[in-house]
Amino acid sequence: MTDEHGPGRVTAGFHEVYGTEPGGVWAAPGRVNLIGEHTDYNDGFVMPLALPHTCLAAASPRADGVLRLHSGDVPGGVVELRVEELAPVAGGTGGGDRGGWAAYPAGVVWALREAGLLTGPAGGAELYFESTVPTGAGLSSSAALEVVTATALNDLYGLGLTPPRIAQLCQRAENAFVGVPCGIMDQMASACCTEGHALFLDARDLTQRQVPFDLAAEGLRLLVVDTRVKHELGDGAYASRRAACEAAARALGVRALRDVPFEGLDATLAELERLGCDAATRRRVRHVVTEDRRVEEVIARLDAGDTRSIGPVLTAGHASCRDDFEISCDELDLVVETANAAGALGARMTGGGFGGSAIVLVAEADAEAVSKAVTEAFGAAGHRAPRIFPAVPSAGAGRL
Ligand code: GAF
Repeated sequence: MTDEHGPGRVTAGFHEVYGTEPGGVWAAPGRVNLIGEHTDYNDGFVMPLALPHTCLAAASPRADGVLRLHSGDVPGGVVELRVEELAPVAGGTGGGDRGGWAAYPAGVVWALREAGLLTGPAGGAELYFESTVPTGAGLSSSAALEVVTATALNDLYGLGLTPPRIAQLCQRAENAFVGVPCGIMDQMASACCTEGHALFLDARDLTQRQVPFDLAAEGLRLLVVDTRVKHELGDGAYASRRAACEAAARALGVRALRDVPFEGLDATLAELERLGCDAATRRRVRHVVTEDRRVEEVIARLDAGDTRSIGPVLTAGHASCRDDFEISCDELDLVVETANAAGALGARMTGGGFGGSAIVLVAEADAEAVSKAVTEAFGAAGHRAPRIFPAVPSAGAGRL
């Protein structure tokens, strides 16, 4: 095998495992979210960008309805399944993580079949995966695995799916097959992002706009700080946040919290109290409504060509995630406090929370000093050293 993560290496891996040449090689990236956290399942706004870190798949179709999956990253052999026997977890969404990496690609095949796209006795495939998206770091390694599977099968079987449709089917796989009640952001980011841009997405109707995000041209850098505190979406805290938002929307008689206007927020919160909604739920509502507003603010500043000025909005977003949505942790708070004190323009946790990664917007000239300050603060607090790297806005999924 070649040493570099790339098509040569997964082609060699495929050959070693299955003894044939693959029909092609596909890639799908992980993401960071610039702003708009826990807004996607409230039909709101998000703004992710794809990372250069990708999940690669070498794949071939099979005509006998057998699905064979192998990961070069995870010990264990080939997982072999019959496509027609794939079935979702009992009870659908909210059931928790079904466990095992193979549930993600298997769930995608199930979702394609459920949508009437892989019919008849055929519809099998052989896939070999390798990924550089850190797992459990809140950088969407699961979405990358799902989207690369769907993109490969879309091409191999000529399904004609658009990237947003691929994202929807992958979300369906994760919700109903794996049992994690995620929103659509991560799959849309992996399927639809483009190089040099952040993706402004309306999660209600999937309207999207590619927003130029050329940090280098402005002498800026966006750092990802992986705290190495493992984050899991399937452990119930994510589901309980989602349930609280949905309950509040029902109490208010709106389709989703996206429909609560920012201008009337205080009156809405008073109304929720009158309706018997507890204080924690009211804080969840305040986070979602103010976070949607922060996405709009970031967009306006980027459109005006003033990237530096988004810093305080990012930091305000962190405070809202920490205090109102209560999804931060000591390590994430430490990144934000230390980076800002060391001269960063702004910082916040990114992704689902409860561990995972933070992002730090910093002038290029200060990037090293800020990284050093964060690493030292982690050492002083007795935390594991964080992993720090620049977020370079990269391409979405495709064939290599
Ligand atoms: C996770 C979920 F998968 C996304 O859908 C989104 O809700 C995010 O957490 C929080 O913004 O990444």
